[in-house]
Amino acid sequence: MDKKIVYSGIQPSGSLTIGNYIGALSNFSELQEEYQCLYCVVDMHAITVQQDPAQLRKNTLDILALYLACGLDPEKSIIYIQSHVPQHTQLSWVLNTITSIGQLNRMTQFKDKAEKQKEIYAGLLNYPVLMAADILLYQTSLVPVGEDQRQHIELTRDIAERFNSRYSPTFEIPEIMAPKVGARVMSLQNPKAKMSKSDPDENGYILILDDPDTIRRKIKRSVTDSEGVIAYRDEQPGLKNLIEMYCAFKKTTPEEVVEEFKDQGYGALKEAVAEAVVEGLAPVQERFREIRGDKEGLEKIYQDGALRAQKMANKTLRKVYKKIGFIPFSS
Ligand code: ATP
Ligand code: LTN
Repeated sequence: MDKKIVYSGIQPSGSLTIGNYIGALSNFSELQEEYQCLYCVVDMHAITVQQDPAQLRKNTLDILALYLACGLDPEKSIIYIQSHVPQHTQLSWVLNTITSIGQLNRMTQFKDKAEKQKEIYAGLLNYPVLMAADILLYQTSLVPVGEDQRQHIELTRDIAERFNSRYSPTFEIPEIMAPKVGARVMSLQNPKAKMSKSDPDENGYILILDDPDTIRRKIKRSVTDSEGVIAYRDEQPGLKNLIEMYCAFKKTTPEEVVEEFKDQGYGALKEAVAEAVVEGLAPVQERFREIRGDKEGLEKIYQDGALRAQKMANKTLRKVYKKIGFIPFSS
């Protein structure tokens, strides 16, 4: 039997944080044996907020290199850039015709991002429809993403079900695959908000490529509470976040961390978290530097990935066009 399909994407809208790493990227490589995985750099999603062109180019190649540095193997997975596969926008248009504006208006990511814009453009509202197209084009079964993407996956399922029932079964209905710990890494400065690469306060996030001293400084300054007791509970969100970060890097459980640090102060816990993060990221940073320098190697990987992705995407798109009633065209 064919392997089930896993699909995920990351936007080149800035440098990646350890939120992206723990919530998504670090879980990608282990899926490669059991599934046919596709990992995309979603540059068309990134332009839903204004991007500087030179920076967008740099961020796109950085993410490709980070994919490889985190263990993605182009022999096993299809690694590519979204704008190289035109079928994404083609399917997205079709899906837009069966997506309600009411539902798009209720997306929390849209509401958060729209709040920060002077003028709200249509691309920001339609963003989740393009994401649905990404996923549905490949008959995806599983989507490894952080918890913040759950609502978008639900919408993708709704759209797929609507198409399937209006025409006939066409799309696989995908499911979210969120990690057990670290599905929502919080800001170090405001533990009630998601850690985000677009946070204007750089002390709120740790970048995957931050140097060790920066990592130590940011964790040391992170906001906790005045309880003075090491516990894992919602009432102490800053501490809870640090414990989860530690668990993600050390592959341990919150209960074990509390047991280990219960007689110590917050300072000791912070130091241990910082060392776990520094140690965990060191090999990724080292591999990144090697891979990012090899421009031709990277180019070969994304060229090859796009061709393989196009082949798969075309199969679904042709079926969709036929079912809708478009006249087939053979070039
Ligand atoms: P931005 O912060 O600029 O809005 P983003 O980082 O949320 O962008 P992406 O870069 O597309 O958006 O996210 C890539 C992946 O990282 C997604 O699977 C997302 O769920 C995950 N992710 C992002 N932030 C976090 C976080 N704080 N905790 C856990 N997972 C996260
Ligand atoms: N919206 C996602 C990025 C994304 C994505 C996808 C994730 C775009 N297309 C397809 C999984 C599958 C985000 O994390 N902000």
